[in-house]
Amino acid sequence: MSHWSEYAYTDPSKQYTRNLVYSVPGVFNLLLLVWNPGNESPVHDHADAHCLMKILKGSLVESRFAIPERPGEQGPLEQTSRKEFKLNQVSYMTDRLGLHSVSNPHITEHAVSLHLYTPPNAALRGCHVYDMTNGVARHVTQNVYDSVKGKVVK
Ligand code: 2CO
Ligand code: FE2
Repeated sequence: MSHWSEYAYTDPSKQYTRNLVYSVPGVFNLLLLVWNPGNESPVHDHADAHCLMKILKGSLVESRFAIPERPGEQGPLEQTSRKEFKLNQVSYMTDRLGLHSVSNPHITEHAVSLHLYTPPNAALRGCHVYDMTNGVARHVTQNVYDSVKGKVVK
């Protein structure tokens, strides 16, 4: 049992769950993400905000991509890096560094990560997910959580 386990709501039907731990409106959101084994996020941007991610359980692989100047007209996204983050390591991401997708490489174990978003732009105005094969961008909302302060959202 970890000190964060009350926030680690898991849903096997999703790639990963997004659990709100704490928010200060207009300042930051703190989220705990639970990654199902072998699952990954789509490639996405970060709504002009800063993201700090700390690994609390397992490890996560971050793949970075260049932001296409003309989404959908330049073919597949260009991958710029791939890095594994292990227990207690911290990564920093922001739109200036491109796009990323994050995956749990472990086939049987969940991974858990803590994410600080400041300012919490994506919760207000959403972000974009990109099709890796052709660079087409799509706006998605990010204002709904799987749990809030340990209570599952039905
Ligand atoms: N940004 C993704 C999200 O909030 C998680 S990947 O780490 O930034 O769902
Ligand atoms: Fe992200």
